[in-house]
Amino acid sequence: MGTIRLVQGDITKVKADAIVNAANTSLLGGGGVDGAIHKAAGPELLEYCKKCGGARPGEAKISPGFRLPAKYVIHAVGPVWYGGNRREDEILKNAYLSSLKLARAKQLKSIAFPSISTGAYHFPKERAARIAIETIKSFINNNTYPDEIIFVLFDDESYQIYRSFLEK
Ligand code: AR6
Repeated sequence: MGTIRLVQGDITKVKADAIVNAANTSLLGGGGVDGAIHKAAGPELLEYCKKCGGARPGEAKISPGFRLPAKYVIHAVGPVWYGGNRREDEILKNAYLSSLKLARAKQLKSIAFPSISTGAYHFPKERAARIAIETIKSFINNNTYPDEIIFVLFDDESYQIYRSFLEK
């Protein structure tokens, strides 16, 4: 049985074993949380990611954290929202599951997640929060690692949505 914490702020400041990046399929950086993570980690992160060969939606790859306080970055690719009939729910769930499985394989205790796909990729925030929370709860109930989950929400609306779901 793990613990789930909720934090409002910038995931690049979080000192967890791993922070998760909401990446795109190239894994070569972008805007939003991806841009912030690459900026804070330094240029070594991009050099590393160039050798990763990209990732498909729903997949994730792991890198060192370089100049970040976190030891690792798990680069997860969420779905672009096209209205809900293009397996967006399943792909979002897989992005969380792929990240959790990488953390489990490295026996990482703590992992911090942003709200994948709800910025530039326009996945509806409440629907995404429900998928994130359900997927993570079920995983930590059945696995030893990771056992400390930190949801890091940047904007107030996302933070309030997570808070109301987690209080239930
Ligand atoms: N810490 C935590 N959360 C953040 C931060 C931060 N520093 N900055 C933004 N967010 P987005 P996506 C929140 O757009 O929708 C990139 O260009 C943000 O408020 O970062 O998965 C990639 O390269 C929102 O709630 O990711 C891809 O091309 C959440 O992070 C594309 O955007 C996700 O927003 C991925 O889009």
